[in-house]
Formats: sequence, C-alpha cells, structure tokens
Amino acid sequence: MTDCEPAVAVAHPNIALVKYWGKRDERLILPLADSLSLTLDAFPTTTAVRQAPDAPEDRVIMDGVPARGEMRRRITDFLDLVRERSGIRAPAVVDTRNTVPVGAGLASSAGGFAALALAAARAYGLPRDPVSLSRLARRGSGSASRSVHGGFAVWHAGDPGAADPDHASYAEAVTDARVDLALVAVILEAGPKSVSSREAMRRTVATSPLFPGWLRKSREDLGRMRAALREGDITTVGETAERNALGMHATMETASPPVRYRTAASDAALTQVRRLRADGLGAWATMDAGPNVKVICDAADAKTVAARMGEVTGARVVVAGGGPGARLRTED
Ligand code: 2P0
Repeated sequence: MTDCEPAVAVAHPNIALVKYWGKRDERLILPLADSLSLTLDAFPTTTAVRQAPDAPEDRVIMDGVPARGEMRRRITDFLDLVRERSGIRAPAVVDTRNTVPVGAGLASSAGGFAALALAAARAYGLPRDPVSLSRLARRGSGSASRSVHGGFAVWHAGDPGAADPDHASYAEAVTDARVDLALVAVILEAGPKSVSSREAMRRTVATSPLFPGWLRKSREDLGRMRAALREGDITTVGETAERNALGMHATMETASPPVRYRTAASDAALTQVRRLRADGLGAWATMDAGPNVKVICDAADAKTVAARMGEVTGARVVVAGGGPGARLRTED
C-alpha cells in the first residue's frame, strides 16, 4: 500500500463486568484499578484513515458529516500522538461510521478509538501487535484499550511506581473463560448524555465519599470475576457484575454535584431483571454512563430474556454475544 491509501479498521464496543471508573492520570488515561469486559458482536464502528500530506490540517468525518467541538479535538489530539510516535507529520483524513448511538452509554468511544487506533497505526506504520495497539487505543479512550481484543479482556491499571507507567497499562485477552454469555441491551434513550463520562468520573473521584470503598471492592470483584469466568460460574459472574455496576452508580450519585444517569425507565428495567430472577431465570443487570440497561445471561437464555425485557415500556432490545477484536478490513 502507498502512504496515501486508506487503512480501514472495524471494532466493536465492549461492556465492562468490572467497571473502569476513575483515573489516576488524566493525560495518559491511566486508571485507578483494573477492569474486565466482554467485547460485543454488535454495533461495529468502521474507520478509514489515510495520510494527506498536502492537506492543511486533519479532516475528520463522522457518519458523513465533519466532526466538530470536543469530539474533533479528541480525534486530532489522538492523531497528534500517532504523528509524534511515527515521526510522520502528514495530516490525516479520517472517515468513521458508527452503528451505536453516540453518547448514549453504549460505549461508542470504545469501538471508535479501537478502530481509529488500528487504522491509524496501519496508515502511519506503528506497531500493531495487540499490546502496543491496546496501549495506543487507551490514549484515545480508556475503554478502547479493551476493544482491541475479542471476547473477554482485562485492562491492567499498571504499577503506578513503574518507570514508564504509559507502557505498563494495557488490556489483555482472557483466554480461560468457560462461560457463553449473551448481553441483552435494553435501549431506553438514544440521545447524547448531559454529563460526559470523562467529567462524571473526574467529579466522582474528587468528591464522592463512597468512591474509596467502591474502588477497594472493585479490586476484590476483579479477582472474583476472573475465578468465576474460569470456573464457568455464571451466577457469580452476574451477581458480581451487577453489584459492581450499581456500586459505581452509587458513587456518582453521591458526587458533588451529583451525576445521575439512571432514569425512571432504567429503574423499571432493573425491576424487570429482578422479576426474571424471581421467576428462576439467570439474569443480571449492568449499566454504564447512561440510562440504558444491559442484561447479562447465559446465551441459551438470551431469547427468553430479550422477550421479557421487551415488555418494559419504551424499551428497544438488541441481543449481543461475544465478538471479535479490532481488525483491518483487508484481513476479513
Ligand atoms: C467502563 N465506562 O468500564 C466504564 C463504565 C463507562 C462506565 O469506560 O475518559 O469513554 O475516554 O477514558 O472509556 C467510559 O469511559 O472514558 C467507560 P475516557 P471512557 O466501560
């Protein structure tokens, strides 16, 4: 390929079972704790990147229209990092297409920056092994470090005392999981959120009196989750994930000023999940930085769970399973 041919990458969002909530370094995007997720087979983002040596500046197209404001700034900052690392100063043309509603707590930035990292690494000649790519994607958005991998992935916070902390923090695939999970996304609102997760995280760490306790518990949750995945213990997987997510929401709701993503519709969906359990189904909820609810269940129960969650007023339901990591389209 010549320098100016586009590199095209596809990546999917991931949903954390043990959440990333809180940074110890804002610039390098280093988290306070490890997190663990499942990359989905739904909502892919496809991103093309090419060098444009004669262009005056980067050109960023999102879903057919020029990106503006904060979104454009985050992408051009990321391209600056790619240029710094590659020594190639050419501006880029980026064309990205999402199938997940942007800013609705369905992790568009995870698939988005994983796809951008891979396409940009290919276009600018940076290393594309999974660890290097995960580190690079992390600099765009923390959760993107996990979408580089397919299936379950754990993002290591890295040793804060390491000589090069940027180098020490990346995600790795979890290869010994023995569960076949489905994730039923219950989409209640697809609009952009009022407070970005970046700002909500910052505010929570700085002001929530519950945050230190949740962080301690989250570290325990990670060990419990890894063991439960290895043992094929879906009940412990689900219970741990639900507690971890609701705990995270409790931390932000006690921040100052509080951040509340949960709505009456979210509460109705959470109540329905409890009802499913009372009826003997293995179903557990998780929530991210938005009002939507995702239900974790055994893949064999996905259809039943989806039908029951569809009874929630105003809910649109999408069933997802474990999906692949970021890949170049030419490798399909
Ligand atoms: C997660 N979230 O583990 C958590 C749970 C949302 C709730 O990662 O600031 O877009 O770009 O590193 O990755 C969303 O945060 O934040 C997120 P930045 P990101 O999936």
